[in-house]
Formats: sequence, C-alpha cells, structure tokens
Amino acid sequence: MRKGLETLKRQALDEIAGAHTGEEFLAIKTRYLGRKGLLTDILRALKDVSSDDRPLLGRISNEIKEAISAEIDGALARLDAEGASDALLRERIDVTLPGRAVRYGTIHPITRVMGEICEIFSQLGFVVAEGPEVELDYYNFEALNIPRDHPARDMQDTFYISDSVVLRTHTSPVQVRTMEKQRPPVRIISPGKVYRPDSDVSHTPMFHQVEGLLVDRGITFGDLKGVLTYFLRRMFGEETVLRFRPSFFPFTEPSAEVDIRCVMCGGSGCRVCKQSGWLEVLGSGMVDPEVFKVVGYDPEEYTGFAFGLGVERITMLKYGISDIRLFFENDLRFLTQF
Ligand code: 2NL
Repeated sequence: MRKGLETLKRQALDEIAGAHTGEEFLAIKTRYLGRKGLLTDILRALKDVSSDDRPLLGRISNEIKEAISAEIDGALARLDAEGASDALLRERIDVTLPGRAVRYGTIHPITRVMGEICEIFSQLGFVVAEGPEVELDYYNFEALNIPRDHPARDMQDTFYISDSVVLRTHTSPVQVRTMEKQRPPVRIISPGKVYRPDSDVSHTPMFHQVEGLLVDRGITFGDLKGVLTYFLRRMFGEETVLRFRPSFFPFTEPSAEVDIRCVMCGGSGCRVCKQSGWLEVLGSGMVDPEVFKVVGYDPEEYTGFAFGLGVERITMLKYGISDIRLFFENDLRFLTQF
C-alpha cells in the first residue's frame, strides 16, 4: 500500500507538471482529491488496514494530499498572476500621442461691445437698467411724445402683438419706466434687444441698443457733449474727432446726431463713409419737456440729456465688419475672432 501511495503521488505530480490551463489543474484536483478521487479512496480504505500500520499510512496519505493540493494551488496562483500581466501587456497606451485640447467658447462680439459700453458708462456713475422686450404701446411710443400718425408706429415699422402691445423698437421705454419709479437725479443706461421689421446688409429684425439718460438740476447740452465725447474717445481712440449735427427726435429738443471722423479713411472719403469723411454713431438730445410732464417731473426744475446707439453698428465700425448678418449666422470661423 505504501508503494501504491508513492506511485500515486508521482503520477499526480507528473500530471500537474504537464498541465497548462486552469481547467486542467482543477480536473487533476478532482481526480485525486475529489469525493470519489483516487487518494480519497485510499484514505477510506485505511480503516481496513491493521492498527499497527494505520498511523504511518495515514500520515503519508495526508502528506501526499497536502503536496498535491499545494502544487495545484501554486500553479493556479501563477496562472492568475500571468493573466493579469498579460492583460497589462495587451493594453497599449501611446503616451506620445498629443492630448485633446479643451475648446473654450468665446464671447459674442455684440455681447462683448455691449459690455464695453456699459463698463465705460458705469465708470461715469451710470447704473444699468433693464425692462421687458414685449412692451406696451404706451411706453414704447405714447409716453415718448411720438405722435399717433408717426411713421414709426406704422405696422410696416413695428412688430405688433396686439393693438396696444408691441415688440419694443428701442430701449427708451426702460428709461420712462425708471423715471416713473424714481425721482431725479437719474443716471442710467439701458442695454438690450430691440425689434424692427427690416432686413438687408445693415438691418436685422432683431438688433441691440444701448440708451442713456441723465436727469438732474442744471444739466446742459455741454454735459451731453462732454459725456459723449469722453465715451466715443474711450471706444474709438483718444484722437477720435467728433461732430455734433442738428437733428430731430420727438422725445428730445434740441436733438443732435453725433458723427466721428471715418475710421476707415481718416476723413478723405471712402465707400464706408459714402465719401463724406464722417460716420454717424449715435443720436442724442436734451429730454423734451413733454416727456418730463408724462412721468411727473417738473421741466422747470429738472433738465437732462439722453442718447441712443446701435450696438451692431458700433461693433461693425470698430472691427471693420461690412455685413450685419454675420453676427447672427453662428459661423465659428467668424465668431472665434473676437
Ligand atoms: C438713435 C437715437 C435716441 C433717446 C434715444 C430718449 C429717451 C427718453 C427721453 C428722451 Cl426716456 N430720449 N432716448 C434720445 C435721443 C436719441 O436714440 O439714433 N438711436 C439708435
């Protein structure tokens, strides 16, 4: 029996040495150590040997069982480790590949210039005021002294929501609403979207405006000239030359349009300034006493100036852009230049 045990051990170890896969090792384990295994049979037969031989044979049997078990467990552990390192070797990471760049967004040129305009006026003490884009006809026209038969109130020139509700055609209604709520001094600017049914190279049905309003005791046309001159020189450069040209608006009296020396040709005449040497950049004037009466300000006590400018126009002149529609086509080749 002792010889038989030795043979069995050698046979098992040979088989283990010849095995390669996890399944093969597990099959060997079952064949020798399983419930109906070869070694298990021998251990069971021990009860029939003489009590003299039993301790020694029992010890040898157990040693063989331990040896086979240890060999197989060791082989399985090595297989596991090899498998893990194989997986590592199969995983190919090229550390020399260039990384994927983070694509940052950019500020839209209109947003950017509107922010610059607000920044300049903020530094002069103007507070930003906002209001609804869907506006009452009363605030958009009536309170601004725009007569019932004025062409701006025509269906052709204003988007009507109903008889008394429009898409605001300028941000002036924000100034009126502010004056209704607040006594002078008033020093506000109102940036925002406005709407007019127009569409060509220089008009889109939605565009952006910034208006300003300053009301206090003793405000003069000189204050208007000083503030707007300061603003335009910050915007277009210290050397910018201005011209105040008489004009008319129903809500200001007197009124003036402000031109700057052509930024393209320096005044000698070109396509951009239509050979005039000047570019119109904003409209302005002293607030009409009729508007003050509407909001309950005493025109004998208070005076003020107001102005309005188109953000698209200012942006086009500042950056030499010739077609306003570029702002709204969302072509990244255009937008990422700002
Ligand atoms: C232009 C002209 C202007 C105003 C806007 C204004 C507002 C109130 C009272 C008086 Cl509440 N005036 N705003 C004044 C003059 C001109 O805009 O050409 N805008 C693009």
